[in-house]
Amino acid sequence: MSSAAFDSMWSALEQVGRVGSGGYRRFAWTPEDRTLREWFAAECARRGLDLTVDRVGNQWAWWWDGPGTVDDAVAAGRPGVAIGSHLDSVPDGGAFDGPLGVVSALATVDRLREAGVRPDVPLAVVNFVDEEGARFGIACAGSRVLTGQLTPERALALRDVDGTTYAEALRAAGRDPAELGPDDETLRRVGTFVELHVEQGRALVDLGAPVAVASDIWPHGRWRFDFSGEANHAGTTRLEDRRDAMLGYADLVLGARHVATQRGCVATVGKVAVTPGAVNAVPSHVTGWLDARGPQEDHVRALVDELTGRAGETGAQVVRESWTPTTRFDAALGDRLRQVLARAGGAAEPLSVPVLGTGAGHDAGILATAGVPSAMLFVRNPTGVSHSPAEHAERADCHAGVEALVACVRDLTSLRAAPAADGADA
Ligand code: HGY
Ligand code: MN
Ligand code: MN
Repeated sequence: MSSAAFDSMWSALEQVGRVGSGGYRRFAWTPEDRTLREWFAAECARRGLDLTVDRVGNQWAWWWDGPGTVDDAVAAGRPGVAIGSHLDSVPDGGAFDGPLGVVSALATVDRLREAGVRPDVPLAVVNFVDEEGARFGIACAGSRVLTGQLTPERALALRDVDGTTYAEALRAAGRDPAELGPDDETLRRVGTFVELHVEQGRALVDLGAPVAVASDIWPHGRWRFDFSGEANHAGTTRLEDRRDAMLGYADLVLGARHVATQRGCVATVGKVAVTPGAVNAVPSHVTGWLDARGPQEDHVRALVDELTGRAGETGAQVVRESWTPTTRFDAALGDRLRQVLARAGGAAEPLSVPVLGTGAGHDAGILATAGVPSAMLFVRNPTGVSHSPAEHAERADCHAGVEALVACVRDLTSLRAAPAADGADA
């Protein structure tokens, strides 16, 4: 039974990139990422899936028994269905954000095989690289470059905190930076993408439901604020003589909370870099990164404009590092999946399947923005917490998530009976 397969895959991942807090540090193009990519490749090989890596480094494992190749099937009007998510994490991230979608996708293949059925269109399990942007600062970098929403030039020049560029990291991971770029050949194969993901909130707990369908992703973005000052001695420099870069940063942090409250948004300044970073030296330079989101795009923009104006008065430089407009998932696809899930759950009413918006960005949102019909399934998280070791999903709900994904894939790939053991077509 694939719940056993799910459980064994889950325990195989448990220690990869685990840190003292009990959370995970799985950054793109690091040794931990390599271990995860090798694990994914082995699991796909074990299932006889045809693994291809696109120009960005995203891993696509295809199940297609023919006739012809995946590309032949797509050319013959049978565009593929892709399921999956990402394996990288934020620093101290939870176990479920990303991996739950990848493991559930592989377990879905197992369940279909156990049921003796095979897809009537090509089915892919995908692992998107660098979804969190934890190392190089741009979220969904793998799907953004794939779809042309992040240029390879900009991506290759990104640097991590040690000054290592994306290009150097790719090279160290054995990839040719010159290959990095949009990959239409890969995208053309994907007619529908469904990403299963742990819920990053408590709605399903309060609704008493294990799985929901996503409706939309809030507009959200990241801005870098650079505050300049003058290094000096913490003990011998009079206050009136100081140019303390930390003061502008402090105003940003408190201003972000104040203005977000006023404008019905959420704003976070979760990352800061200080130069020289000594307890007894007045900071000469402080960089703070603002993450701003909200249900209304114009409110988010107004929030950022107000904070940019305040910071500008101190001479700060502000650069927008990424912006994702409101993403509305394909409504017809979402309704279809609600019907499927309602039927699978024995309920007549699709309304029994909750629909949730989210403030979290996802590769499914990037693909939807690129015009690929996409959907998301959320699995209940009893803590409601994410991007933290406290992130959780009960094992029974993880298994329910697999069954939900199986039901969706069965519907989307209009399954045909698998060939009989002697190979004859059933
Ligand atoms: O930042 C996000 O919303 C996602 O977790 N990358
Ligand atoms: Mn995340
Ligand atoms: Mn995620």
